Amino acid sequence: MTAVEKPPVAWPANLPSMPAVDFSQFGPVETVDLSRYQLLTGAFLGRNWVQIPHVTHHDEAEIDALDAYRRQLSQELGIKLTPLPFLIKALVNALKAFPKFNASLSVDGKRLMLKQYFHIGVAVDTDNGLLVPVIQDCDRKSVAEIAAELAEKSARARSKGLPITEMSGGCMTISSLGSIGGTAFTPIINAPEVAILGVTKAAERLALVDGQVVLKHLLPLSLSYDHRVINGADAARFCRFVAEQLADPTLLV
Ligand code: CAO
Repeated sequence: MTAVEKPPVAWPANLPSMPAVDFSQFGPVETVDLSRYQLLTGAFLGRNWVQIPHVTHHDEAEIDALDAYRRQLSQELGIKLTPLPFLIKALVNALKAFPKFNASLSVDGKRLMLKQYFHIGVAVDTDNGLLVPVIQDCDRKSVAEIAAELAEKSARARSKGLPITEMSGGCMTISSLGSIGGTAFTPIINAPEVAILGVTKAAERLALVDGQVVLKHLLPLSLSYDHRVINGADAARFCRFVAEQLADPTLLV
């Protein structure tokens, strides 16, 4: 067979392989093994990043009213409430309004399966790597119930890990770095989901409204979406919808 007749190869095979470098020639080095979770997650993240055409859309939600309401409800119920359970409720409402986001592509990429349930995954940072517990039926749970389930699942994820059954069946995932910092990032879609919502740290900023300087509490949103299923205008509308829900906490409870 001549070079011309060779069958086409998948494009990754045409790339040079990663260099195997002996770093000890440059200085002292310690080698540690990646955890089982890191190996598994890494393989899936690599597949998703390479196989899904990602685009990330950024927006901001005004959360002054939400903040006041969150503190009031937290005091009334005597429980800790972060912005995250409210964000889950806002996301559920957005998935109802934009069914294409609550969907998965068939493996051949020809059909879209629209889900009629609302299970939300939440990325949890653990010493052993990233785990994504799924909270089922978030449309039927209150903010307090979601907060309690999230606290229980994330504590268990950190102490002894979670079975795969508790990390399956999600419709869309939230990755929140809000307690740490940042202004925006590009979360990788958790296939077979078609979008993922990233959140970074809320901050107060001065803004000009009708010629007046006002102080606003803004929550940054970073939505990565599968461009085969969702286009930019849909993503922008989806983020605006989430932001409007967060701006009016009465819509979430
Ligand atoms: N802006 C400002 N403050 C925020 C915030 C935000 N967007 N989100 C949370 N906070 C605050 C909370 O209100 C809380 O404040 P207090 O201590 O004053 O009550 C504090 O940050 C800590 O919150 P938390 O982390 O305990 O709770 P959470 O509900 O926000 O998040 C969990 C829970 C499990 C998502 C989080 O602990 C976690 O693991 N985050 C990392 C996820 C991650 O690694 N994503 C990246 C995936 S890609 O590699």
